[in-house]
Amino acid sequence: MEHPDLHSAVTDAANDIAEMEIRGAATIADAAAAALGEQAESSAADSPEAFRVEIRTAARRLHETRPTAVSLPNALRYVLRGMRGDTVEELRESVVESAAEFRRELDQAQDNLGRIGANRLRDGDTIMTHCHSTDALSCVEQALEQGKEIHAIVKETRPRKQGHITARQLRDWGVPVTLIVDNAARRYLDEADHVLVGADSIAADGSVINKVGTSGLAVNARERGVPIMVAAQTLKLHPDTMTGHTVEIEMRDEREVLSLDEREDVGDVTVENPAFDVTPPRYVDAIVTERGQFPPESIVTLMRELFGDQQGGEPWDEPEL
Ligand code: RI2
Repeated sequence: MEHPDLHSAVTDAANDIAEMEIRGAATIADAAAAALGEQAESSAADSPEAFRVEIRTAARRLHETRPTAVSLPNALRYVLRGMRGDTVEELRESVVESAAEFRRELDQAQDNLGRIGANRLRDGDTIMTHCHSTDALSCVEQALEQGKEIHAIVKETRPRKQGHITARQLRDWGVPVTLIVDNAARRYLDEADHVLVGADSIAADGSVINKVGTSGLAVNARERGVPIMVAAQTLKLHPDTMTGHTVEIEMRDEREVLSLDEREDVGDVTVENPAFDVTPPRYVDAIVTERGQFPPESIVTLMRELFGDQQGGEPWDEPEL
């Protein structure tokens, strides 16, 4: 019972999340919930206690992959809170249903968020994007469905160039795309009506934790008078920050910055590769969620409403009786 067998759906999802084969805060949450559901479905646990240990162990394995996007622990917590029953069968059913319900709500929330965010985009507007965010793209998709014409300036987003994913998606939707290197962003801000980004976590003070480079973009956009719009489902709200915790910024491998050959060429220097940064609330105009849009300073009101007094804690903590 110490080391329950983990289903390959869990170990594969965990590896893919760590390697960023599965990436993007909402997509990671969806994959983690699906994997927990599969673990429950195929569990061979011979007692309710063994089943609970198995599901909690799977949740831990999924959680230890990447530290910054709170959508991951929020998803695990949602599924684990739905685990109920006195028999293995009842427990199994509850986890499978809880995982499926989470995934349905995730889809629904993203659509609702998109409809709200689309109202900020006017016919003929140009957006500037950073990285790849399904929440941000949902706003564009809904604006297009409303018949608006949208143009996009897409930052490539070093080091992993996830801007290319955004460029491909927008191109598929028929949006005219101009791809630029990150360093050209300030120059092209004069042509943008909005900066539109997603978030991995939102802190209680309205700070936005998103792909590294977001904060510099936000400062430049403010200086140029271009509004910054952050598309983030409530799944991105970080409950622990209500009690003063800060969000851990993931540091990734230097190989994403320098190839082996480049490394050899450059020689003995230190390479730092933070995946995210923190944009203070004063540089953000609106946080768009599926529950409406908020000035960043007032997001704490929504967090109190959603989380009440309950703190985050580890997703696999035993519920207090
Ligand atoms: P959605 C991504 O992180 C980006 O920072 C993006 O803005 C954020 O997740 C939110 O993505 P990474 O996983 O949930 O690429 O909006 O490091 O899809």
